[in-house]
Amino acid sequence: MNLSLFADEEQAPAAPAPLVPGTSASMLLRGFALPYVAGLLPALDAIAHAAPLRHMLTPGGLPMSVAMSSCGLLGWVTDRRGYRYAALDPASGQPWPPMPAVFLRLAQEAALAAGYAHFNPDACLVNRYAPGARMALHQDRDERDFTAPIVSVSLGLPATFLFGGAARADKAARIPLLHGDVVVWGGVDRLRFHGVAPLKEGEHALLGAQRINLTFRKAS
Ligand code: MD6
Ligand code: FE
Repeated sequence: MNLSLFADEEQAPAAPAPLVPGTSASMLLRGFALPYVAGLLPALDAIAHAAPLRHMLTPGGLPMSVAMSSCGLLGWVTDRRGYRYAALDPASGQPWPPMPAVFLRLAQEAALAAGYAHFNPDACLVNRYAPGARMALHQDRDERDFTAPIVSVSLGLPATFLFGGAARADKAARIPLLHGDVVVWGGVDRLRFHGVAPLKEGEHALLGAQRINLTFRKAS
């Protein structure tokens, strides 16, 4: 008899493991989000309805291959004027949808499991990758203080996460991220360069031909 919460093909959550062997500032929590998925997906639909995912322009004027939206008090935006956090969705002029309770619970439990107590995110960036979409190496430095970690949740198709160093040219580790995986990073790793390799074609049983990434931040 299968008394597990998880379907046979899925992994039960594993113990947190360092992203960089021998260090503890950045942790990979394999499958940590799986018990939350049934709650996350309808909440995600509601966010996408209120604040549709869109291809924002980089400061250089090119549309990003990743479609984005946000929930919480602040949302991350980019346009010709640059990158920043904003309290209003520029597409609607309205506040971003509130952060669903299940989002906040997942983010706080994951942070705690990775060794970061009292994580209080005020922003959740929602990223949608279709096959071919990618995220170039970047640092997350638009937040006001870098003492809070970032919690990143992967849903849908697998992706290759690129985890670099303090300089853009540092060689990046390639880490496969699967549906339900959570990465928590902060501390000495907070400003590491990172990105996502072009998403491979595929079909996920729950999410179809896409990867959704949620990143929770304390922006203000
Ligand atoms: C992504 N993630 O996984 C893009 N940033 O789709 C990020 O850019 C990111 O996963 C900061 C911390 C964790 C992340
Ligand atoms: Fe990032």
